[in-house]
Amino acid sequence: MNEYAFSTLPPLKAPLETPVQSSAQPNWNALKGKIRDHFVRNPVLKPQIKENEARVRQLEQLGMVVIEDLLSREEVTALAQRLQPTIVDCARNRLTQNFRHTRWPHYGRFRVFEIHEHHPEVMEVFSHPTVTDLVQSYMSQQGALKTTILELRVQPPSWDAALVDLYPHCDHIYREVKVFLALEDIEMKHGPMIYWTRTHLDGEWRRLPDYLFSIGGVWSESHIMTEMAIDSLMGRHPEFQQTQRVACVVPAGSLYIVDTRGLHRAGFLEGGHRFQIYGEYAMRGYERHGIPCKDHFQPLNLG
Ligand SMILES: O=C(O)CCC(=O)C(=O)O
Ligand SMILES: [Fe+2]
Repeated sequence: MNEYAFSTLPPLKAPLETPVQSSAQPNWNALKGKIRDHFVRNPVLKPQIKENEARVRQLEQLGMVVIEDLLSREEVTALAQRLQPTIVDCARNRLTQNFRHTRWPHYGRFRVFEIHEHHPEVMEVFSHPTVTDLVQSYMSQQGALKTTILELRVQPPSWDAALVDLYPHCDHIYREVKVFLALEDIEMKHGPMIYWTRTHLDGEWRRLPDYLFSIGGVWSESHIMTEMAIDSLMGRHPEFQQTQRVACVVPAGSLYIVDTRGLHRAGFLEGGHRFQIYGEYAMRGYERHGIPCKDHFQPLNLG
């Protein structure tokens, strides 16, 4: 029998109690000011490296940029070969205790964190002068590398179960940058990241998503921007007039650099797999962390 058949639902329990109204709600208008302040206090700076000028401009305007061929074919192939046993062990759940990792076999996603501690050579990417200059200019010299991650995506056993992994979302309400290096070619069929350009900019459309994210609890987890809502905004909202839905398709050895404050999601992986490393940069003073919240199901007060 279908596991979602009605007959398998548990019997109805007593109605839920009306939640108690909390008087100390996080303030909707105060958040608006905090976000504006974040941008005013941390302007994008002019890079030191000339070739980065256009890249920084693109990152600032669109929220994403590609750097082609940071590593040569030979270099990236050698790096991928050295990293492969670690991710295969992760996928097979054979990693030893000294690896911090997360496995989502239902989604076909596997991650090993702090990969630079096991393979220091990956820092050649994240401390590469071009990358550092670009990230720090964009982040107003306030960028801090939080972690480095090795990641593999494969075909999930059921796309129905893996659908939750494909939802559009913003990682944070403040600027946050991820620098991805493709260890193998990322083609359309490999489920590239989908990014909606210019959605990292401040705008009226972000008020509710940012506010909900900021208050913690279930609303932080809600990621209310469905693809239908985004399509609708792109069709009619002035703030979305120039927004484009971009697939981060890049050859092995290239980087795609994304402000994950903007809307993005993983792409549908039709064939093969996607193999990459990435570094996650937060702005000092604006790091993402669990938001303390007394009532996970807190009622909203939008007054
Ligand atoms: O796998 C992807 O392309 C998206 C992952 C994601 O949402 C992220 O790294 O923040
Ligand atoms: Fe994300």
